[in-house]
Amino acid sequence: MQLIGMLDSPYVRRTAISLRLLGIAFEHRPLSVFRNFDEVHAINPLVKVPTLVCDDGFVLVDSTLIIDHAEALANRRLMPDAADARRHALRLIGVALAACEKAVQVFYERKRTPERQDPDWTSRIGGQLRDACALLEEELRGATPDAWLSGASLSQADITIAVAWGFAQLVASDLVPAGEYPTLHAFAARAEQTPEFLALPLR
Ligand SMILES: N[C@@H](CCC(=O)N[C@@H](CS)C(=O)NCC(=O)O)C(=O)O
Repeated sequence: MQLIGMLDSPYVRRTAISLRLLGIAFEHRPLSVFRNFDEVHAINPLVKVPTLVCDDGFVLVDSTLIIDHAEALANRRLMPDAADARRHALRLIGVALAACEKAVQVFYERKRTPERQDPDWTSRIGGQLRDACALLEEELRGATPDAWLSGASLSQADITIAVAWGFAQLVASDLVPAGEYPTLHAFAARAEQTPEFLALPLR
């Protein structure tokens, strides 16, 4: 199967790291939705990444849905089983995905010329990004130090939080300075040292 999209997309990166952790072999095609628009369009007319092209040509979109399919293939989930622990993981993933979304919006807004940027919108999405990171910082302060969130191995919450932080630092470190989120920063730095993250670097 082929995974389409560049690792500077947090959605592509969380998918790639998840596939690797699940032991699912894939060919990574780092196509850009901007520079390689026509090529991505030919694969997926939605021009969204990640796109997964299965071996039989079947095409899937959306990181969460691709990961769901990968977990079914691997017969293993990167989520805790118990309902309470799973609910907590779902909350953390939801907050981290909101951080990804707001950081992506900041990135897109900053691609506009200054006169075409909307200050109210920029202020709103910047505030939402900061609030999402503050929620993650608070959650991680209550977590067991030096462990992962669901035990000994990386779970989907760990992956998505660390990927979100890495991307936010890449595109909006002025809005979310590392010094203001020390626990989140240290947590993500630890995740970035794992073999799966090192094999699939942000850039
Ligand atoms: N909810 C989607 C979001 C994917 C997404 O928005 N990806 C961006 C790249 S970071 C993209 O495809 N942008 C091109 C566009 O929206 O036209 C997921 O989890 O995969």
